[in-house]
Amino acid sequence: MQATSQSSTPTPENGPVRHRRRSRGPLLGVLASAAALAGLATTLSGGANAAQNPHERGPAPTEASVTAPLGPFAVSRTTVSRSSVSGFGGGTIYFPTSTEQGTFGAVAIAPGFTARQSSIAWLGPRLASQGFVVFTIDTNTTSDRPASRGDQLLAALDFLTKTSSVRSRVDSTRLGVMGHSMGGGGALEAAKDRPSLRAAIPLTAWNLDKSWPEVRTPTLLVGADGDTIAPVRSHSEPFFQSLPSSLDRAYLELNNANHFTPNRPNTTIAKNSISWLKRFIDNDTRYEQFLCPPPQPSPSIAEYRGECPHTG
Ligand code: 9J3
Repeated sequence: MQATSQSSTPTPENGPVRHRRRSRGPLLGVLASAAALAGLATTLSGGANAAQNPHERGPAPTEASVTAPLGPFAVSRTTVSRSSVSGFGGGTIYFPTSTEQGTFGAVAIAPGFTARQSSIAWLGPRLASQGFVVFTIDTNTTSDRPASRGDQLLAALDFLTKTSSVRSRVDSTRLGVMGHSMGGGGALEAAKDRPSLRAAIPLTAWNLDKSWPEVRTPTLLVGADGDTIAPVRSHSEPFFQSLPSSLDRAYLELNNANHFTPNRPNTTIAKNSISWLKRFIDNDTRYEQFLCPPPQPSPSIAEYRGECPHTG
């Protein structure tokens, strides 16, 4: 059973640009037709516009847009009750309200040990407002291990694309996974089990399995320099090093951060996650500027390992 959708109220800062339909005068009609023809000509000549990549969503990004608390899309949400699903514990789907630009890629996000979806809820509107359907989930029990969390992320994506009330809004071929701690360990498990996933972003991930050579999904590992629960030296760093060197992979170590930094709004996590998801789920090379040249150490970044994207 799903709760009623509710739209967040667009504000002047984050609301969509409204294109009201109204009758045009003859001159405006001619100008609009000319503009349409110019756009068509650009398309036919392979110009670098939106039509070149059918998966691009939203305006060209800027430093301001990828660091903003909300992106350009107004977001609606719907609740998925635990009792209405099997294979995971229900959750909340955040999705762009408008369908004017077509379907969207999607990402399922799992919380960590003892935690619930509230611990990763900030990522829902943050990512959905950039043009993704985002499913923050609860797990069957809060003590489920990473392998189970991986299975649950995949069950959630299957529910999202096949059964949910927003299934027609989702491009089922362009999916990704994220998670915090054991949920991040679960994101690695999900990617290993389903190579068709386009992106994985484990956040201060925890897993007893340190080796992931089987992964074929572009993966951004986010570690925290001060993490004593999933220390980077025994978790995110070996996870990164074990991924195939041919894979699009990156390791971002947050500076002055700890295991629970991903549980609060964080601009560095958001900027890099948006860029990774856009680049690999949407194949949107407009976001490559934020990944290439690779991010440098800064007050928020202790270390970054990884090359410029080479597939996509
Ligand atoms: O936040 C987490 O998922 C922590 C992982 C952990 O503490 O595992 C201990 C068994």
